[in-house]
Amino acid sequence: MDIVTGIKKGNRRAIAKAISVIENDEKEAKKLIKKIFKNTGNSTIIGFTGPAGAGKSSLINKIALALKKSGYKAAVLAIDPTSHLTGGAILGDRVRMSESTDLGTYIRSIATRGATGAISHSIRNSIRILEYAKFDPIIIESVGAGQTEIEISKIVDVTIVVFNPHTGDSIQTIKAGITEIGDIYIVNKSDLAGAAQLYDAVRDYIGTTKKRPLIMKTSTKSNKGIAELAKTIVKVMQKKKKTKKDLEKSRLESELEDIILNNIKVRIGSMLDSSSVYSKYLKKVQTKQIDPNEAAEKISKSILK
Ligand SMILES: Nc1nc2c(ncn2[C@@H]2O[C@H](COP(=O)(O)OP(=O)(O)OP(=O)(O)O)[C@@H](O)[C@H]2O)c(=O)[nH]1
Ligand SMILES: [Mg+2]
Repeated sequence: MDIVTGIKKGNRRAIAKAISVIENDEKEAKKLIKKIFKNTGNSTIIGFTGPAGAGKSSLINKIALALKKSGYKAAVLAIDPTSHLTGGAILGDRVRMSESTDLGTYIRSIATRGATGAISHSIRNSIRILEYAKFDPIIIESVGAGQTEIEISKIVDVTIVVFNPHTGDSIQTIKAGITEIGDIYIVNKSDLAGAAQLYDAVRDYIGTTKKRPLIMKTSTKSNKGIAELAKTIVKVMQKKKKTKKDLEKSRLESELEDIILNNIKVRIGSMLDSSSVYSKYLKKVQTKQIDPNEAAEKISKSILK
């Protein structure tokens, strides 16, 4: 079976292979995307983010099961920046999400190597593979609050931020600027002490922001709040479907711009490598005969003429 047909039929091996191609083989990836592009951009993309160990994978497992009961076929992409350090995180995720895998959820961990721009490029295209395989929603799990988070919030339609009372730095994370990105904020591990205070803190810090996000309490351990969260997610998904077309248009615009700028950067880079004007001015800067600003101006003029 050809890989495109395999993806379309939802064949797991074909999907796994396609995502590996996206991650590892730029040339083949381009060919693949060209073939499927027309039938992509229709699934709701849901991001789960938050500090390590907050319970994202456990929650996703439960939510995928609940969504399945409502007729949704979810796929999960776990973006795992720590996997190269621990090596164990992916295995852990498989265990924690194994319940939903058995029932047809597709789960895949992807490593975040390379520059931040390259990460979102490869996530976008992996999402396309899953859309072509008719998974909807596609859930993206990612850790922490850093540059990756901000990039991911540009890719997803719904952002869910998960906190838990166990990580002492939760409040710190709240202050650090994760307050803008969420549609839903969750205080997970509500079975543990401190959850009520954290819930109040989240409500005070975030509940009053302009976006008026939803704030909920869950426990995957005692199964509290899970059904409510699933219901809320379905509602939000239905609402987002209405604006999805416009969102997709503006995303495609920024993606196109990203690709062009990147291509131009690569081209100019190799032009500089072989430019005698560049090496001449570089030496002058290095021997302090001319300052970098003036040199850059002269070099740019010479290259772009
Ligand atoms: N007490 C309690 N423990 C929980 C709850 N949810 C998850 N855990 C536990 O918290 C730990 C981390 O859960 P994960 O679901 O792997 O958390 P995560 O946010 O996906 O973690 P990373 O992917 O490593 O960032 C595991 O030991 C879970 O069993 C909960 O509601 N209550
Ligand atoms: Mg996880």
